[in-house]
Amino acid sequence: MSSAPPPPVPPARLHVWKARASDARGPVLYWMSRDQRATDNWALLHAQQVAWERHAPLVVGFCLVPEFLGAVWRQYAFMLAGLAETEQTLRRLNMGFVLLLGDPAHEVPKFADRIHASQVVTDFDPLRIKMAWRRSVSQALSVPFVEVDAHNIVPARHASPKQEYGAYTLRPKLQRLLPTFLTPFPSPPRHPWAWTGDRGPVDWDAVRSALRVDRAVSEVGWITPGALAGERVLRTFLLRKLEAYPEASRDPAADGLSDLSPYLHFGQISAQRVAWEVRRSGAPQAAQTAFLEELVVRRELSDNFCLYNPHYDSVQGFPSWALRTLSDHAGDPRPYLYPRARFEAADTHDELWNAAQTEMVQRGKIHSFMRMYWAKKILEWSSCPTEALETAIALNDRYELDGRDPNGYAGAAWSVGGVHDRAWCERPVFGKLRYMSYNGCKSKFNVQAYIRRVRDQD
Ligand code: FAD
Ligand code: FO1
Repeated sequence: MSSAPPPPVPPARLHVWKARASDARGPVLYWMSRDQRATDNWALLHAQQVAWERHAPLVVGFCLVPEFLGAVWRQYAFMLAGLAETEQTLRRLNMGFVLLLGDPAHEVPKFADRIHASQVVTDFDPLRIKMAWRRSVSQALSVPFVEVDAHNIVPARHASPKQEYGAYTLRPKLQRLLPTFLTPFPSPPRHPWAWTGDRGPVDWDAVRSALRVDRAVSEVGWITPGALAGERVLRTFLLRKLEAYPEASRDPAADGLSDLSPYLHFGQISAQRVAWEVRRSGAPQAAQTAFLEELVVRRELSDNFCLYNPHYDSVQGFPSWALRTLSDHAGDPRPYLYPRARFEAADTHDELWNAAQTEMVQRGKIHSFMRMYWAKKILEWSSCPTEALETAIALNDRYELDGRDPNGYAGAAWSVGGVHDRAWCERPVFGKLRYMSYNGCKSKFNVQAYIRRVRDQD
């Protein structure tokens, strides 16, 4: 058993919400939220290091919030299964685990007080609701409260102090900082001091049946939740898919994507672990570069967008050139106009778009290329960009396993509002926004093969 504490976490990952000199001896509480894993987790490693200094127990608390941003049973089933596995791993490390229920702004400070926590640590998340939770918790606590960016390889607050225009402005900043932050992870050692307040394992079956949530959207069967399954999916991707990724990932009819987004969204796997293993895979440089462009640049660009743009989920978050051109074409006749119910029922005149919507409803994950086409057609067939963005986000977050994620808000804003994109030649409805068409798709991949693939997955 290693009797040494984990090494200090790079200070650039830490963001202090409350610095309070505290000689309290109580346990350290890691309020886990975005990064729901026991390994490769900088927030957990920091909490353990602080607890070790104080010879104090380490307690991990997850606050379960019913109907979080409209989440339905499909996402909760995936998340709860992952949390149950994480609880077991934490207990094997002699760390406490507690499931709180309700509004974190109340439940976290209440629990911290109850266990006389000497410090509270949490993980980073740029979403508005998470910022509000952390602000409220910080005001209510009387002990130090620190946030750790365990999700990004280059911590978002450190990568850039402002909203970036696009991948081309953030990429050089990330590339300069990657050698510092793309490192291997220390394994969390077994914690020497047990928490005496532990009430034993969570009754996850009781949690599942008691959870107040919309169960109309069922779980999906093609993917297994949890850190161990995420690790297996990563291995399969490295061995069988990474080499062909540059071409295969752009063909919706092929199985060329990593399928890691649900694990990354729920923090069941670390993007840093994925990038580290990609770098060590020996795959051709072009394949590594193509995949890391998405995993590192595009994903961290989304966190940057949500961190610095308070309107990340509304048209006010669009760049001014896009707002102007969309307004110039507000009066253009729409070739088709569909209410949300028709979109949701995959009931449009376009068989390709209907297949993408069907893939989302049934599989809980539209292919990357098709998500762009899917959202851009919602813009074309809605009465205005505001309605289009609302429809895209609502459907995305109801059916996608990886929904309610900065990647989704940035993806919808890119498709509908030109965020992180540039102006193109002007046309009806889209103005200078990038256009995508059925014929354009036909020239890029076998549309019928994709439609068949979606139908056959039924
Ligand atoms: P891979 O190609 O294997 O990529 C690996 C990882 O890289 C992804 O898991 C993701 O973390 C990152 N990545 C890949 N493409 C992008 C991208 N365009 N932007 C940001 N990160 C990216 N992603 C979500 O995680 N949740 C969403 O709700 C979501 N909604 C989207 C909505 C629209 C309209 C668009 C255009 C994109 C959306 N994306 C979303 C981004 C992207 O489509 C998905 O991350 C990707 O399809 C996930 O599948 P994968 O992990 O198999 O992809
Ligand atoms: N985070 C929490 O701290 N508590 C929850 O109960 C919770 C539920 C939840 C359901 C669906 C979903 O997609 C995300 C959920 N999250 C929850 C947030 C999640 O951990 C991520 O932090 C963000 O959604 C991505 O930034």
